[in-house]
Amino acid sequence: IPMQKLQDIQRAMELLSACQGPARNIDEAAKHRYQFWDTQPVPKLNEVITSHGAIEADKDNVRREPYSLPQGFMWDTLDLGNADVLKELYTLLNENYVEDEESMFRFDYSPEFLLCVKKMVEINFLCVHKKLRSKRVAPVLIREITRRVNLEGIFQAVYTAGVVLPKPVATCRYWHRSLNPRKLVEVKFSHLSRNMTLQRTMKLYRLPDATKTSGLRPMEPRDIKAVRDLTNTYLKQFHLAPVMDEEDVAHWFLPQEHIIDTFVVENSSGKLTDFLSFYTLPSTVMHHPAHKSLKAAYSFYNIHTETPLLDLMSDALIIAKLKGFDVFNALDLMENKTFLEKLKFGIGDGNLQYYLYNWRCPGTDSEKVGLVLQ
Ligand code: MYA
Repeated sequence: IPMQKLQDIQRAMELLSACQGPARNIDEAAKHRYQFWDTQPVPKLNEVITSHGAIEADKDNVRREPYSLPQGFMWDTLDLGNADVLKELYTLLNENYVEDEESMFRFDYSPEFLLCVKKMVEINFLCVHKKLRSKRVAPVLIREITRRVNLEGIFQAVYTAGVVLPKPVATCRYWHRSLNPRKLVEVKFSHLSRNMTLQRTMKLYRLPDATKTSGLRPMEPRDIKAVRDLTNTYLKQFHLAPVMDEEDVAHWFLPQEHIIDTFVVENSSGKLTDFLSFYTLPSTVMHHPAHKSLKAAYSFYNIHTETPLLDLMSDALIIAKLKGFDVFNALDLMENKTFLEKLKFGIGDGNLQYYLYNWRCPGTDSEKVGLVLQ
């Protein structure tokens, strides 16, 4: 084959792989060309990293004008305090945000949940309307949010995604604990294992009616300081973790119905020794005549000093079941691998990749990740 032809074939194959959209595992991703991400301050996928530090220096002159958009579009900073605006955002995400690979379920963040989004350089909710997909709108959104964050004097960000991009700092996996196996089987979230009837499956996942840790109660505002101290001390053992102040703790942990549940353990001398927390994120069930929504609890931060983690998480499952959740999800990060199998979680498909923007550092194992993004 003449050299020119070979180059044409190679180019055609590159274009084909570029058309297939972002990869979901590292092997596929290694063959992929990243038209946008290759221009950004993130490490290359095949880079061997031994140093820690910013990839590009903080900018002195951040562009003042927003990036231009295609004709007919304009940037709009949303006032989420306005009910109509919040409804509009809710509808966009409800109809266009993250789905599983078979398009059976799609995240259904409630409007109250979206109000919890705090201004910080944790990037979440990147969403392009289905009708505008694959038109390079996402890079424009990312460049614009980068510009706006830079204007605040911040040059690093953390984000997670199901797809493989240059370059994950850690790879985590979701595990799922059935609470309502009948419904999960009906909506095909899970299926009956071989040699298992529905009756036996329901028996397998049955939970006690009451929690067993004494002193377990919902978190209250008076617990904020103690929860902050427990959290910051505990999270020191991980490589990637937040440091929280009282405002963060109040924002992320104070119980809010249908958003976040936090239960603390208070010992007989009134000291807080442990806490468990999970957030609510239902998924829309897309093609089922009877079931429209799957109620999922997601493990958040579970901090233990006295109560064994296994007991704390067993109580988290019991509470979630009593509150009517269908499934309890947890990532294999922090110390979660010590309880997942024992508490009958099953491994999910697909990974959640963790990324840092404009920060080069060696990758870390999921056990060393102490950060959960909602
Ligand atoms: S993760 C959740 C992402 N959202 C969804 O999955 C919802 C459903 N999907 C969509 O809405 C669209 O498919 C999205 C892409 C918007 C995801 N993160 O416009 P395009 C790259 C980053 O033609 P579309 C979350 O919210 C892709 O590799 N990049 O594609 C965290 C390609 O680049 P390259 C992604 O499908 C987000 C380019 O986009 C993602 O119409 C963190 C194609 O653009 C992804 N999840 O739209 C964002 N998916 O050519 C980064 C695809 O290089 C923040 N792409 O391969 C970075 C830090 C910024 C702040 C920095 C401050 C200092």
